[in-house]
Amino acid sequence: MKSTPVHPLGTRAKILLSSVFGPYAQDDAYGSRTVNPMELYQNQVTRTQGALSLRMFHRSFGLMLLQANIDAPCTLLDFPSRERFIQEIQEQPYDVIGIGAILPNTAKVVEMCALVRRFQPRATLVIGGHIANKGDLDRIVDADHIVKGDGVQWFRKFLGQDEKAPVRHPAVLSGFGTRIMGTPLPTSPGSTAAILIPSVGCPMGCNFCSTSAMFGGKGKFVSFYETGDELFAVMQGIATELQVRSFFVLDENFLLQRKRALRLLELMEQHHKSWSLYVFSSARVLQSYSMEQLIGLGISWVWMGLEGKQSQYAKLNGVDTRALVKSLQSQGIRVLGSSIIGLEHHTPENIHAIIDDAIAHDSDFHQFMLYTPIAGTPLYAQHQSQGTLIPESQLPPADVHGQYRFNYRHPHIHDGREEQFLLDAFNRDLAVNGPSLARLIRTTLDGWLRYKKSPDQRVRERFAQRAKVLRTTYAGAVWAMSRWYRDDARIGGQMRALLARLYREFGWSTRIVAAVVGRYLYRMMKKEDLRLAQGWTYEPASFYEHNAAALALPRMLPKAIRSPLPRLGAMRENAMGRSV
Ligand code: B12
Ligand code: SF4
Repeated sequence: MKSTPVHPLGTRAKILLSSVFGPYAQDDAYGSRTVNPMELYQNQVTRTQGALSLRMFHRSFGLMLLQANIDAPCTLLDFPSRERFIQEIQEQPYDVIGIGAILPNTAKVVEMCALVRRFQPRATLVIGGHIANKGDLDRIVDADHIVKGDGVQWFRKFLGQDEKAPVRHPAVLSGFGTRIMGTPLPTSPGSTAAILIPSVGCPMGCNFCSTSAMFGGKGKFVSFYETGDELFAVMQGIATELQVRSFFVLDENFLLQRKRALRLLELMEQHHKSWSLYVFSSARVLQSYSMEQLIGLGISWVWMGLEGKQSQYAKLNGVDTRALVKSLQSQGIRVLGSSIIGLEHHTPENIHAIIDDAIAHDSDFHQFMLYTPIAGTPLYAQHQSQGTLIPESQLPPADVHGQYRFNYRHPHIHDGREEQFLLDAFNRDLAVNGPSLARLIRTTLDGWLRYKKSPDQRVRERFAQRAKVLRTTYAGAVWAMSRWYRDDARIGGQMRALLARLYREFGWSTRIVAAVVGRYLYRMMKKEDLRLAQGWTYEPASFYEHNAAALALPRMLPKAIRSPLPRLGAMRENAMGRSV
């Protein structure tokens, strides 16, 4: 591999950044898999909830962050088709082409590198993102640079930019193309959270965690905004630009940096901001805050690793996770619990009790993932030294996405039984706790009842804002779900009880709206159910965006797009001169 620390053209170099090509939700020769769409909830959270699964796409935020911090002309192609990628590199000359990817998409990166060498042989080819941890990547792709860790700093060095300049944050909504119950949801300003990336990595260093390993492992992480003041300024800019009130904080352990979080709370109070924050947090860290602090900070959704009974991770030490989930929900904080299937002590005999224990948390959402050693992690190194990894010739990277097979020989679970255990976990969670949408509505209602009369105006405003949908759309959704489950004594009963609580709180107007909206949603659900049964899948729209420097170049202006992704994929052209 050649190594050039600084590009000779510096910030005059023309740069293309691209994510891997789609379509994604189909089995193909490039490593796409039907069970591995470019989605979060459908993939690993609401996988078996059918028409009630939350369908949603997320942009490639890493690439967007890079583009926002590159002073050179930089174009971003997000979710192109293979043809669209070829078109771009055939028609537009670039000095640098950067591809961002994760390990399951290795075959696509191999193909994209070959295409770049064919159509743009003079371009410097850079690969980054989690795929960079793949030990043999330099042998299977012909790239000039394989960048491990943070790409913002790397590009600054590479282009001769100021390495100490403040990090510019892209203003972008957290999701798009959202739909549930067969109904698209508006991604309008005000209804969707913006993404916020304060740091990457996590110092807790759990043995399996590739995000932690990627940015230095135990004790290390990369902070883009060190102080609460910096973060507050960034949030204010985004809130104004996108007209949002909520932030999806894409930081693996946001609350761990206590000083920053508490200063943010102070500033939110001073400036009367009733923002909502959706965060990832380990249980122990969460418990180190008082409920008052969490509510004051606007924490309204938490993604928390429960991992599994007897998992013995430090982040869970001494925490009664069931009690914690219950107490958060009673305050209106929605919880996404995350459990692992296939820890060392899991066996075909005990796995069902372990699943039962996980679902007894009754979290609003529950992610189940296979315990998977990923290149770069201590767990991977351990399996490598023990010789227990399954070779790629038997299990390609495309199938190592955590929802299908172990990529190693498990001491107790063999013959591919893990896939069925995963499905059992999702199905059992649904059968016992009901659809996640209803659980989320229940928690939202609990929060409203608790805080509707809060003496703190910021808190009251935030809960009142959420209650607007409780009276209307959510009530309609519960009406439709109670009809959907009318023959299921357990879930049908849960739905009727929830509907009765909504009626009791919001009165006759909600009764009327619920029946009207509910009938509509019920019809949409039936249609969606049929579509899904026929094998329908969803693909993200593609995006083609230029930074200000690229827009200033006349020949870099966007050209006609000829090959969008099929189905729902519509190509969007955006001028992306908007960073705060
Ligand atoms: C958002 C997200 C998604 C989105 C993807 C959106 C997208 N457009 O790609 C969705 C929900 C669709 C998704 C799906 C999956 N994901 Co995902 N996802 C994430 C998540 C939560 C955040 C990623 C992010 O934006 N981080 C913030 C940005 C700033 O960080 P970053 O992307 O790492 O970028 C930095 C560097 O990597 C680097 N960089 C990135 N790109 C480039 C490019 C160049 C050229 C350079 C130089 C540098 C560089 O610089 C950036 C700034 O520092 C991460 C976990 C995490 N917290 O990172 C998992 C994560 C990336 N996903 C992961 C996995 C396994 C999956 C799935 C396979 C899971 C599944 N079974 O559902 C699927 C795959 C879907 C598919 N078909 O490809 C793993 C990857 C493991 C690995 N080592 O490969 C992660 C790390 C989670 C985990 N710990 O297991 N995911
Ligand atoms: S606490 Fe969570 S994010 Fe941090 S290392 Fe452990 S698994 Fe990764």
